[in-house]
Parts: sequence; C-alpha cells; structure tokens
Amino acid sequence: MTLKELGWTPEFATAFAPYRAKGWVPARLIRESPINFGAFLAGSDDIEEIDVILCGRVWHAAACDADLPAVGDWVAVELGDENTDSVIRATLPRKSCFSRKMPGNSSQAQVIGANIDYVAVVTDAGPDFNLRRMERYFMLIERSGAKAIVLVNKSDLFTKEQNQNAADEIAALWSGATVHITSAVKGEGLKTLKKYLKKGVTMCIVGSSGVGKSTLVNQLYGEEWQWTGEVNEATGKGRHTTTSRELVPIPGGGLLIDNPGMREIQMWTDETTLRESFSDVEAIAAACKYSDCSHRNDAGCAIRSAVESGTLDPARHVSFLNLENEIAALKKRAEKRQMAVERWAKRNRRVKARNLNDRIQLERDERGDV
Ligand SMILES: Nc1nc2c(ncn2[C@@H]2O[C@H](COP(=O)(O)OP(=O)(O)OP(=O)(O)O)[C@@H](O)[C@H]2O)c(=O)[nH]1
Ligand SMILES: [Mg+2]
Ligand SMILES: [Zn+2]
Repeated sequence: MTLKELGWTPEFATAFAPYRAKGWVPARLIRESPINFGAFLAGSDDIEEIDVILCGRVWHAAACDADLPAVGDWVAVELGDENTDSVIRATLPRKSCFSRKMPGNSSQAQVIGANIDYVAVVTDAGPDFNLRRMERYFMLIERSGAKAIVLVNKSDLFTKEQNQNAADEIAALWSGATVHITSAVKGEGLKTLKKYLKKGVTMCIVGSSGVGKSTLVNQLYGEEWQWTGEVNEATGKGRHTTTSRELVPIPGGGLLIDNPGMREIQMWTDETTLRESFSDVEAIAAACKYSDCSHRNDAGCAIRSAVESGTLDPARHVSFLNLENEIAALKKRAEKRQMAVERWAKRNRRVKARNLNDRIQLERDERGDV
C-alpha cells in the first residue's frame, strides 16, 4: 500500500518535510491502547504494521487529551530495532477530527477518528430511530470537517415504507447529510457505500451498539474481519461487541474506522456552535417579551407560542432547552477542572524544585528523550 492509499495528501507531505530530514518516517495510527499504538507504514506491495510508543515531549506538548495522537492520525516515527521501540516523535496537523465529549463527568473531548473524509452514522427504522440523537450527531459532524452519511440499516426487518419514512425524516433534519437505506446481512446498499471508498478515503462508522456497524465493515471488507463475528470465541456465545476502535483498510480502496457502539453521544462544543445550529430557534427567541426569557413558563415566550401554533417542533424546543443546560454544565466542569489543574501544577512545581532527580527527568522529557 502506498502512502496515498493510506490517505496521505500534499498537505501532510509539506507538514512532514522537517521530520523527514531527521530520518523519521510517516505512519498512520490504526489503534490505540493505554500503553501503545498500532500504526501502518507504507510498503511496496503490502502494508507493514508496527507497534509504536509515545515520546514524553509529544505527551507533554498536548494541552488536553484531544491533542494526543488518536486513531487516524498521521505521525512521524523514529523506527526502532530489535532492542528499541519505535517512537512517535510528532503528530501532523489534522485535516479533520470527529470528537465527542468524553463519557462520564469529564469535560474533555474524546477523538473518535482523525483525518476522516466521511462519518457514517448507522441507525435503523425501528428501535434505534431517534431524531434528537441524530441532530446531535449532525452537530458534531458539522464541526469535524468531515461529510455526513446516514445508513438506515436492517432494512430487511422493516417495510419499504418504514425505511423510506425514516430516511426522509433524517434527510429533512440537515441538508448536509446523504441518507442511504442498507441491509448489511442481505448485502443491500453496499455498492452505494463502496462508491465513497475511493483510494485514500477514510470513513468513520458510528452509531448505537447492535445497529450493524461491524457487520457492514465485514461485508465491505469482503470476508470476516478477524476481530468480529456472530459468536464470541472466548465464551462461545452471544455476538461480539466491538470494544475498541480500529482503522481497517478495505481491499480495492478506502479505509474504515469501526467503533464500539456509543451509549452516550454528548455534546462537546462551545456556545457559538450551539447557537449556530439552533439559529432558527434563536431567531424566534428574539421576539420573546423578556430578554432573559428562560423559554419555559415565562409570559410572552415566542418559542412556546411557536410550538403551540405548530410552527416549531416541540421536540426541538426540548432539545434546545436541554442543550443549553448541557453547555452550562460543561462550562462549569471545565472551570473546575482548570482550577484543579492549576493547583496541581503549582504543587508539582514546588515538589519538583525540591527534588533534583525529578528536575533532571523533567529536562530529559523536555528534550524529547524517552
Ligand atoms: N436483520 C439484520 N440484522 C443485522 C443487519 N446488520 C447487522 N445485523 C445483526 O445485528 C447484530 C449486531 O451487529 P453488529 O455488526 O455486531 O453491531 P455493531 O453496531 O457493530 O455493535 P457494537 O460493536 O456493539 O457497537 C448481529 O447479530 C448482526 O447479524 C441487517 O442489515 N439486518
Ligand atoms: Mg461492532
Ligand atoms: Zn422565550
């Protein structure tokens, strides 16, 4: 596989030039674990897979978790030999990045896929169908820099009409999304999907657990991708649930990132992005009687009368109120965290100044030694 087939572009080549001079090689990260990463190196006929570790300098330079190397990232690697590890010396600037708020109470962003061209959200016309969740996916995709595709999968389980209605409702939410009806088990709609997967194109597949993401990846891969299957090999029962994300090269072109199902698709955004995606609701709010209207039970609330007169979807009103709450909570957590980090850093500096060994280690890290 060539660099180009792995998604390399002239922009990456320019960014990489200073690292090439140091004798480092470009590699694309395919998986991450708490201790190391897997990466692809461009090779003559095949691709070579290597394990790489992170150097202290890259780790320290990351202002937050989202800045650390993630699946899909292009990195500069200093190759090791039998005795030394291969080390990530630098990460190249991303052309796009799909992230969400980290599950749980953290206010950090979690990178789902870096340098992706498409995010494909998989759902169905039945139990998984949820327009409000889809709205959140669209907001995250819009700010990622990737294009949105929606797959209304498991079409074999529902009537033609049900599938079409679901697809139409999703398509009406956002003009930036292309919606397809698929059945992974029947192989329907896969040809359409393959058309996106030209050489060097990366597609990230997301959606709730059990909607058929891995089945789609397997079908596109052409044979069973080793780490998925109907039956869990260890226990011999139940289906295999994907537990970590991984970049999979598709024979014939393109790369897919399969993801574990997402239980929480939370907003990770700022106030500006939020307001932009609700600009229609914001425009209505301008007519509220009071400028500090909470849009709940306040007198003269234009949003509420829009809902009552049928010009605004009530669910979108609720969604608007909840998202505002979420942003407020997000901000509070970010502030708290910032304070904690500052306290911690201050204490650390004091401790480090007293401890000569630590100071030597710190200097080593800063020079980039491992
Ligand atoms: N009837 C039908 N079943 C499907 C289809 N696609 C997937 N399935 C079944 O749905 C189940 C879950 O599929 P997976 O591909 O493991 O789902 P997933 O989205 O990867 O799930 P997680 O890894 O847990 O996030 C399996 O039993 C599949 O055979 C489809 O198009 N039609
Ligand atoms: Mg899966
Ligand atoms: Zn109001």
